[in-house]
Amino acid sequence: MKLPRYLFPADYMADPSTHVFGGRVYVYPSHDRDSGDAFDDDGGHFQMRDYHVLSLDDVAEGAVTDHGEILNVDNVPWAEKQMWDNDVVEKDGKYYLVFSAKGYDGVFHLGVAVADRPEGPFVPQEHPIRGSFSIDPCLFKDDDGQIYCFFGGLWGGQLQWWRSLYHGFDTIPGKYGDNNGLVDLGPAPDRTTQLFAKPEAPALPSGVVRMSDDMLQFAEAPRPVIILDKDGQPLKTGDPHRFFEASWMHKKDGKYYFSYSTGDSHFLCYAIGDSPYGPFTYQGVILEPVVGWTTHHSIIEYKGEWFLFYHDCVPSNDITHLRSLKVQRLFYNPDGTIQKVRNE
Ligand code: FUB
Repeated sequence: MKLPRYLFPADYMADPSTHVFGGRVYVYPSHDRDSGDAFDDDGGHFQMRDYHVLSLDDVAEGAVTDHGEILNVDNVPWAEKQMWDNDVVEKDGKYYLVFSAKGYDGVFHLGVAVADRPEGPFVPQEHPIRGSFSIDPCLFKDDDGQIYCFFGGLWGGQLQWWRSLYHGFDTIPGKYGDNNGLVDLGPAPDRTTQLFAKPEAPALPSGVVRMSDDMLQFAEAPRPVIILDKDGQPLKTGDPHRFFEASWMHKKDGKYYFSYSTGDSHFLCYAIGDSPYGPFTYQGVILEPVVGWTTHHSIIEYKGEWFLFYHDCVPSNDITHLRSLKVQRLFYNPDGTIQKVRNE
């Protein structure tokens, strides 16, 4: 079958986190639904309540199995609503699902649920990960077995309200509600510049943290993920290619590829570094804006080919919160850079 293809036309799903477990591809998406909530800039219309897992053994041709619901917000003691992006990692024969959801205090945290098999069922922990905040966890297992969680998202993802990440955890412990010391700039051409910083200020970074051996907590304080331009300067707030949400990490030929969504400018971009902690040097755009406000992805190698899993809103006729999973092949240039994906 020619790619791209829609993976699961039977339902609306998004934010695919994809891994190969036991020789099979497992896709862990958000499960979109129409709750009737009105669109707002903080994503109040994204009212997801559960997760499913899909699997397949041939990306281009294979039938996609829906293994059904693996976790429901009603079974997570600390979470009230908005089960946003999640990811899964295998460690010592167990599968750990880290997910973002809003607690009863209206604040996003990351939680863990554990299973014996990649298709679940996943049993949630009673409390969120201590010190966790914001959304969009991506779990990356390095060659030495260490597992890192990349996370964060602006606007509705609340990253901007955690002073700690912006200033560095070593010096200022954060709490929700800190405004990063940023001034209200008044009316601005777009919400990013108005709320977060002047366009020429360094862009607000996402976070990366090593997970504890039991995978239930952070092993350290999260560190900022710094993306530098070719001159070694951090990307700026006003740069349409700066980080917004949807972190993904993959490794190829010893290099660490950090990819992400630029949110309100709607690109998928990537940067390359020599360590999971970065810094990363900006390289370019992987995918031009798709139909729909959000763009979110994962990248894996399977049976000798590379694939980009993502979503768009074509099947729902551009309803922002009703997204459909899609996959396309990914190609590298000889120098390790990624060729822009053709979403035809
Ligand atoms: O699915 C809800 C949110 O939309 C995700 O957390 C973001 O990355 C965006 O795709």
